[in-house]
Amino acid sequence: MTDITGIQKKLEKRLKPERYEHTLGVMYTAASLAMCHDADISKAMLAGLLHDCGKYCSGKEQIRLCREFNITLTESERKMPALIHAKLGAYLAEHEYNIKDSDILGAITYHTTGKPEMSLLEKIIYIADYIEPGRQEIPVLSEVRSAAFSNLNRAVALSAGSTISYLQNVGREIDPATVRTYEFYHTN
Ligand code: DGI
Ligand code: FE
Ligand code: FE
Repeated sequence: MTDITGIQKKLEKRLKPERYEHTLGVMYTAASLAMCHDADISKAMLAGLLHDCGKYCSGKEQIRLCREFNITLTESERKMPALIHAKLGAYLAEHEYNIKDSDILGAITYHTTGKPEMSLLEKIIYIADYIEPGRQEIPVLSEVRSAAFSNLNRAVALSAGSTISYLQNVGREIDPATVRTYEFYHTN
């Protein structure tokens, strides 16, 4: 039995207050989505709690830690450092928070870009991150919130589509995985 409260206390000390608040929002939203879609509630809470644990330090420090832990960064991750915390977070979840469940680790790894054919838990965390109550107003947020509880695949397509539009508007590069996520769920 994993000690959710113990991990929570550790994260409260490590994360900035806003990031910790967001983390709790994702944890409880993931629990609600697990109830709705008949997924494992404890796994959803753990994955939600740890999804941004890689964000406890600066981008520069995240890159340094990846080097230290021999985590190979892709070309995309080198160009888009905002993506690194997902992969680093999965590593820390496994080695510092002792999470061995591969579905939880996958949900942390893919929470930022998503991917085609995600597991139910991976989709729950991808969406919980987007719709948690503390999220500032983003386009299609209310639509994603209601789809999340009725048609999870549609919710994934809507949020991936909205992320792509946002990145295009601000002129940031788009990771191929983000595009593949949209294409897969848009038609499924
Ligand atoms: O960690 P959070 O802020 O809770 O949310 P997140 O992990 O979904 O996203 C972190 C950042 O990554 C956010 O500013 C959007 C950005 N992002 C997501 N997909 C892509 C991306 N940035 C680039 N450059 N390319 C992407 O495909
Ligand atoms: Fe994140
Ligand atoms: Fe997040």
